[in-house]
Amino acid sequence: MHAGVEPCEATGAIMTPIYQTSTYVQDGVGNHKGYEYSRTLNPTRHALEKALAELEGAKYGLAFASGLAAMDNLIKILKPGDEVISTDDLYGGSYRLFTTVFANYGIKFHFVDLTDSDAFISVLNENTKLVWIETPTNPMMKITDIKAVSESVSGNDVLVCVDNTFATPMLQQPLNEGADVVMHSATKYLGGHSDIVMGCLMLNNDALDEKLRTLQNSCGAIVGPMDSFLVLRGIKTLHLRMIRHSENGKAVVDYLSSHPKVEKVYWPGLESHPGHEIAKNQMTGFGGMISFIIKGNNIENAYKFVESLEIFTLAESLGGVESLVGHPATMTHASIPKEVREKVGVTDGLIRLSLGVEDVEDLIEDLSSALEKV
Ligand code: P1T
Repeated sequence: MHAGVEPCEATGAIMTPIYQTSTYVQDGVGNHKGYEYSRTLNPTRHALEKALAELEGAKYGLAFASGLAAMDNLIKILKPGDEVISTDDLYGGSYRLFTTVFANYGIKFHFVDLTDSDAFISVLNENTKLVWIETPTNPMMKITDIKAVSESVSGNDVLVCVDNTFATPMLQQPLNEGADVVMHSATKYLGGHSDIVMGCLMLNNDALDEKLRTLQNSCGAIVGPMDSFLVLRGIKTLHLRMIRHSENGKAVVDYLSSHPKVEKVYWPGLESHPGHEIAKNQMTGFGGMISFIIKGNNIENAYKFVESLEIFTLAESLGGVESLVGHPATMTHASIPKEVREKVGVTDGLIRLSLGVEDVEDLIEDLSSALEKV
């Protein structure tokens, strides 16, 4: 709740002021109070970046215009010929950024099942410069052992970055598991209210921070003061929201798992989940993201179900206080070719839920009446 935030020195305001300014007076050339121009730094964004760092137990935090802009900034430290090993199940937009943007600049991407160490080792080579871990993955909820992957490349010149969007720093702190960088789509749980788009990077290494900050200023995908304020406000209730999201997650998983029309439920808190033991070690809770399949695994039932819900809103995104439902194959993961997404389980029947903080009885009632219609 208090991460990184101090009362305003000038006025005593408890809440961080929104410094809606692009520039700052200089008493003489180069004589200023630490702020020159708001692309480089703005006091509201500065407060946010300090709060973000503290949340992940990091020395540095950098905020960007979106989650993808944060990733873009990190990948730009690579050079043609460098290689990236990425988890094979990941947000469709991340896959698109890697394969349709950076692949054209001579960076090679390998998509492998990071839960399979042999598969990982088989693509690791002297050109590998970055390992991209999403855990839990979007949308299959696969779990990667962050410590094991980090240890397997330690001592080499390979960065490990974890997309911690689904877990949040409340449930998982990748830097403590040996990762070098943490990335978030702050659009999701950090903001928490579906009212901003933002991304961030958190890390400890001084030289890497310097490089990333130079890129942030040179390329300019920064966040404005109003959005910075909204995420600072969202962060104050992150701990409360994550407790409720996880409680609602467990109750809905219990309900769906025993429903006769449900074929399969994906949630790392389930004992039958292949990554459950690792999740128990590296996470303090299992969160409110769930994927599942209705018996028959077909698009007709999936569409009928998502369109019948009344409390859950059919929409892209996740992590807000209100519950959302999505159809990954045609929404968030539509940019991944069908054969590639189906190989990891993103079939036409897959449904994804982002559980909000509503009364769980209302959510279950809504799911129950939609299931009656399929
Ligand atoms: O949307 P943006 O803030 O640019 O963040 C991209 C992103 C990165 N990583 C993960 C794990 C994500 O889930 C996302 C965005 N995801 C959605 C919009 C979604 O509905 O899955």
